[in-house]
Amino acid sequence: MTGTAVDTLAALLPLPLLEQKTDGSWRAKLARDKAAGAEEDRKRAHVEATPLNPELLFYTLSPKLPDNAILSGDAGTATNFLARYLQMREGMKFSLSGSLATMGPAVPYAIAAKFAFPDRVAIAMTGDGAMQMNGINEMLTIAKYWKRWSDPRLVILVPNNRDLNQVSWEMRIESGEPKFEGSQDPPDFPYARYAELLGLVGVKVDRPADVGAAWDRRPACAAGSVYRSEHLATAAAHLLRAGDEPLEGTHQGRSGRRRRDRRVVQKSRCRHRTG
Ligand SMILES: Cc1ncc(C[n+]2csc(CCOP(=O)(O)OP(=O)(O)O)c2C)c(N)n1
Repeated sequence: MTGTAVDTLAALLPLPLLEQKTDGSWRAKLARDKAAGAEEDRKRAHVEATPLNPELLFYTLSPKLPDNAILSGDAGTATNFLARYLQMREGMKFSLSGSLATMGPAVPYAIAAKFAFPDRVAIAMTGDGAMQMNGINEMLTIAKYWKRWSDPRLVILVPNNRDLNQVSWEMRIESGEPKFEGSQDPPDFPYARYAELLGLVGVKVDRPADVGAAWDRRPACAAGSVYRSEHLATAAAHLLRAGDEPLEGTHQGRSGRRRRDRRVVQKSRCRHRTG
């Protein structure tokens, strides 16, 4: 018998060979294990780091995901973390380069999502290495087209750890080799400032207290420094947006856009803090 779990079980259950179990202890153990795993994840996401523990970004995003969001992940730790923390709900879509795990798809996939479903929020999650391969070029595409989308909200999350972290750890774990700086150190880049240069909204977040507000809209303009540790890849996150409205709720249309324009004017006073 083949089929989806729901249909197959519904067809099997009436058969006389199957007995309804009354002992629910295995199921109860699964529920306990799941709750323990969720608590473990909560603790991991709140391990203190300077400037930010990147896992906190994904942990905080999960409950804020809009109902029919379209998500994309890049090859790198962003996908490890989103797989760990984001609770997908019915109606959402998610893609990554699953077969070859090539770097670079998260931003173009999000752009494709906006053309296919312009009324849905798209969120790309990508490392700084993949962003430097093609993501920053693709921001030009977003700058060119975002006004055509009925809901302009497309968000890119870049945890800027200045490391090709996924592979730095593969090298440590599989070969016992220390990080090889010659290949593993992407240069720093002001992603948020670049977004602003293109007429998009760029927000740099480097204090844990600002993470929630950054996902909701934008943080208070907070200055801070980038700091790297060899053992915990910390990151100042950059959120790059077309459509400066909260993730939750519906797009506010033209009047919302006028409000956005006013906010951009207000924000320009602290433009120097977006870098
Ligand atoms: C085209 C391509 N080159 C190299 C790799 C190997 N690779 C997988 S993840 C990764 C590092 C990704 O770095 P970054 O985008 O900065 O994300 P991080 O892991 O630091 O979060 C590399 C080099 C790949 N999968 N695809």
